[in-house]
Amino acid sequence: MKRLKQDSSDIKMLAEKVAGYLVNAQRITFLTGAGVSKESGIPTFRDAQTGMWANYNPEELATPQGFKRDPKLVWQWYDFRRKLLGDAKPNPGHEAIVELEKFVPKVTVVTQNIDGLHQKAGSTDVVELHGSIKRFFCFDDRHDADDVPFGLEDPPLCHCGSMIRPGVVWFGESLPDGAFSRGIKECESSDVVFVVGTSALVQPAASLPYSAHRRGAKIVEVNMEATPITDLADVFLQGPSGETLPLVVASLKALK
Ligand code: BJW
Repeated sequence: MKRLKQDSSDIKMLAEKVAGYLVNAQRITFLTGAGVSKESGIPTFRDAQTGMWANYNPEELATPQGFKRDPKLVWQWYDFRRKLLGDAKPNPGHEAIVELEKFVPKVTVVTQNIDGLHQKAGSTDVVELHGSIKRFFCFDDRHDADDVPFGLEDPPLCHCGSMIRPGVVWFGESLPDGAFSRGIKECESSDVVFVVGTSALVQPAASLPYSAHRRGAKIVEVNMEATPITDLADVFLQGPSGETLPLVVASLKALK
């Protein structure tokens, strides 16, 4: 039963159940969202609007129309968030995912995050569905652009004359070539799919657990609160991923 308001003994028991799924698993996939980076001090997408950004709707800023309408505003929003990322370090949630590579032959991370923290933690197979805040491309035809220093007031111009924009995927845009098909392939061939720290509201990423479930994968959700995925999940682990994922690893070590 997926009880909300789980206490520590519920979580321990559920972590052991998940470890049981992992003992003989050959392939597992993590679909991650902003919640997995929260304990690294990075605000989630929908919580990020504080201070001078509190009056802006992130779903309007994160669009090509928003950038066209007010390039300076959107540029400065990303500059602010890139600075916030600064020297952020991976947290125990990211690290637990890396540690599972010692026990399961194939561990893939399919992330909606643009912060690069899974790679920084050491995950060896990371698919970025929504690009990276540390890369840039040309607004007109999305070819790669050079790195851009912090603190520019306006988006700089590319050598082709177009504005340079952050290398992320905005609403209404397609995902990077091959990223979503890779995500489907990994989810559909996994024994267990973890859905960690995502509100599961944004498509097509949110469809991945359903594809995996149809192919018979166990679905394990890790979140502070219920989401549209919770009813689908075989196990819902309620709590911060930086605490619950290390418990899964500890339970698996006890079984191996
Ligand atoms: C913790 C925690 C802790 C906190 N531990 N947990 C139906 C089908 C297909 C598409 C659509 C559709 N309906 C609408 C669409 C279009 C649209 C869409 O999905 N819109 C929805 C709003 C409905 N999708 C798109 O446009 C996508 N492209 C597309 O579909 O292409 C085809 C197409 C082309 C042309 C026309 C139409 C279709 C592209 C989506 C790109 C999303 N980009 C963003 C911005 C990236 C750059 C940036 O960051 O600025 O990606 S939006 C934003 O949402 C960001 C995130 O990656 C993404 C998901 O957010 P996430 O990660 O779930 O974060 P939060 O904040 O929502 O949730 C955090 C969670 O963590 C919460 O649940 C907390 O409880 C939890 N949490 N602390 C564990 N410690």
